[in-house]
Amino acid sequence: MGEIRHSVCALDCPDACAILVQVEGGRAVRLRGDPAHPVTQGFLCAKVARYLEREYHPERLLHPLRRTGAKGEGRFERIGWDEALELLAAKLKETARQHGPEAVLPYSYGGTLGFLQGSSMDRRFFHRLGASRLERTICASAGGAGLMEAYGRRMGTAPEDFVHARYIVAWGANILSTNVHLWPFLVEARRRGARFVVIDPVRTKTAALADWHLAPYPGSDLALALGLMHVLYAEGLAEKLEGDESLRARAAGYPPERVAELTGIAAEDIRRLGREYGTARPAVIRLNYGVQRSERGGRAVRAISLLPAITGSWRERGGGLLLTTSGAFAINREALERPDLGPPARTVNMVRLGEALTELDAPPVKALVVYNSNPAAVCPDQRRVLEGLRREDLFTAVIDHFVTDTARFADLVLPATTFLEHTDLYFAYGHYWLQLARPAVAPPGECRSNVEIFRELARRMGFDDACFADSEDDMIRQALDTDSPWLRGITLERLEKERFVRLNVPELPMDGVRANLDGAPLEYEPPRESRLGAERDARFPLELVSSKAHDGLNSSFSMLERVEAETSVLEMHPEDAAARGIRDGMEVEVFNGRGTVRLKARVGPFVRPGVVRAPATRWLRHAPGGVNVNALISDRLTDIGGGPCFYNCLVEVRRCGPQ
Ligand SMILES: Nc1nc2c(c(=O)[nH]1)N[C@H]1C(S)=C(S)[C@@H](COP(=O)(O)OP(=O)(O)OC[C@H]3O[C@@H](n4cnc5c(=O)[nH]c(N)nc54)[C@H](O)[C@@H]3O)O[C@H]1N2
Ligand SMILES: Nc1nc2c(c(=O)[nH]1)N[C@H]1C(S)=C(S)[C@@H](COP(=O)(O)OP(=O)(O)OC[C@H]3O[C@@H](n4cnc5c(=O)[nH]c(N)nc54)[C@H](O)[C@@H]3O)O[C@H]1N2
Ligand code: SF4
Ligand SMILES: [Mo]
Repeated sequence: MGEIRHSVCALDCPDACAILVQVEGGRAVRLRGDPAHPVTQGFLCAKVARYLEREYHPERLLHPLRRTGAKGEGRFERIGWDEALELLAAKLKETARQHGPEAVLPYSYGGTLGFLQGSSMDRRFFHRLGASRLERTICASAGGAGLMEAYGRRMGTAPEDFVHARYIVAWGANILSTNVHLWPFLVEARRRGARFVVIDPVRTKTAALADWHLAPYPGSDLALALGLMHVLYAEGLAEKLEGDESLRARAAGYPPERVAELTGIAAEDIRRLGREYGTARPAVIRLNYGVQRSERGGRAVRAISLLPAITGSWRERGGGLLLTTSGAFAINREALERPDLGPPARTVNMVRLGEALTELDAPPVKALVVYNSNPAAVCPDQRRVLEGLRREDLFTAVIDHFVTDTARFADLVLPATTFLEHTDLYFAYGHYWLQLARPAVAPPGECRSNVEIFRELARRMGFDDACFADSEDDMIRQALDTDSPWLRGITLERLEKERFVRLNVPELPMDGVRANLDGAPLEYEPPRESRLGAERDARFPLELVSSKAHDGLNSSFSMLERVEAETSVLEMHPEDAAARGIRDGMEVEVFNGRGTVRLKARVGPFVRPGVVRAPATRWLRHAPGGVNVNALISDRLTDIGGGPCFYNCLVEVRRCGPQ
């Protein structure tokens, strides 16, 4: 029945699945994983198998809107595209003239991982305008910086090679929820005898299925990594690497007994983990980004990433470590984004949006253009973010599929296409396949792609540089025009024919890459806002981890009821609940000096004592009080990379109503 078209999942997820779309009468009726794609292997995650609920949701935004109510109220009237784009162009021109172009701030992140809809015409537009430049740090920049310090390269073990491993460590990685296409490789490795260990303060779905689950205090991974190095060196399980003297000396200061106090993991377990990891061959680490959402997270990633260099496991098929594969997709970014089009401009760290909107001066932010992101819900320091978005003298435009929390504060809302409706070129951060997708269905209503919107906006601004007339295919050709050996021989024509093409990366992508063992000393100090940290506070004894929901993806599915149900919960250990008179299912308040959030207690062995977990991220419009967990999170930055510290957050919990 109908016709099968090919697509690629654009969501912010390491798996970048190849999708088969069944289309009937111009409407998508079913999505399936492409069985021909070696990583997708014919299945989709729970979220995207039901993506059509989102695609055809009754609240899908279909027309441009202009605000008629107060900011945040969500009252709008429908206007035409012509009027909408004229208004936006006029506002941006006026802002640039009155306050200088840096008073304009673009804000975008992971709504789509497509190169074109994520970072092409939009970047050209803002570069040409001379707008403030956004540092896109909210997710992975601390870990990225740690990996770069260690190797100067953001690459790792291919997921397909996990089948060859005999020992697999998931370190801050909830594979079943956020990277499910690695799971079949892991199942096969275990069938062949591999042991599977999880290091996570939360007893996730993944941890519950491990052979061994170790639950460290949040943010203490650098200490654990140094403790493992200590064991590897002390027990002769380390290779002699050139220049490793200072690292050996450093690790000598972290004997298991000391690390046990810092991490909450028993000394004998640290010793055993070090021995097993150092002797099982090949051993591989799936390090995901949970570890680096923490004040010492960048350096923790650097230390963990050095472990395979110390044991020599990069040389073995099925050994090594996987944080990301993104560095291999070395497309021609300059050609795509054209940073040369405008003057250098100040940078604004996206984690500090609240500060930027309420304090930044010379010039203040006067126009904010948001696309591919929902900062009202996902950004830390939510109180100040919302305060900023409420400013009457701030003009905000939001391009999205829905009237998101951020869009409710906007003066102008523009309807965007989804990945099923536009062309794009896709990298992945969890495998080495480059992919092309063409529209599978026509856009509903008056939706337009980001590329179309910024192309048209450029015209109305009078930007006549030739690059603003480029088609999607022109830009794909420009992106593929690079000297990188990994992209050699990959053309648009080939992608058109094969759809997914493996990059020319070596079988052992990191073998022979020199580990940098010097640089700033690796020394652990507990995150300031943690149980052992300098800013510990007896009033707020619990550590909150607001990690990824299983059925949601950041806030992209938060309009769906089952996602609202999952993200309105606080997981608590029975001991912590009993001490506060809290029983399963009760309404609770989670609070600290920054805010208060209401959730429903889910009591059980889902977390270690002292830790509570709130799956993120809920839409504010569903949340009592209009705030979610990010109202509890500080805007502190990580040690390196300027990332957020989502998982260093001290709180207290009390039952609602009469005590
Ligand atoms: N407490 C807490 N906060 C977190 C996190 C956490 O774990 N805990 N995670 C953090 C992390 S890792 C990340 S990456 C960020 C994610 O933050 P964001 O990148 O802001 O992710 P989403 O909230 O999913 O919002 C993406 C938006 O883009 C829209 N979109 C999708 N495709 C398109 C398109 O083609 N065009 C346009 N115009 N819009 C599109 C979607 O509809 C959606 O509203 O959140 C961070 N915030
Ligand atoms: N279902 C689903 N899938 C997603 C997303 C989603 O929201 N939902 N988000 C997408 C995005 S934006 C990203 S960046 C990716 C990657 O997302 P990940 O970073 O892998 O996801 P998280 O759940 O934030 O963190 C992974 C695990 O780290 C644990 N953790 C937290 N703090 C620490 C710590 O200090 N030490 C250790 N060892 N572990 C810790 C958490 O409990 C969690 O189980 O996933 C993507 N895929
Ligand atoms: S696993 Fe990730 S890439 Fe695959 S369909 Fe789900 S969200 Fe998309
Ligand atoms: Mo992310």
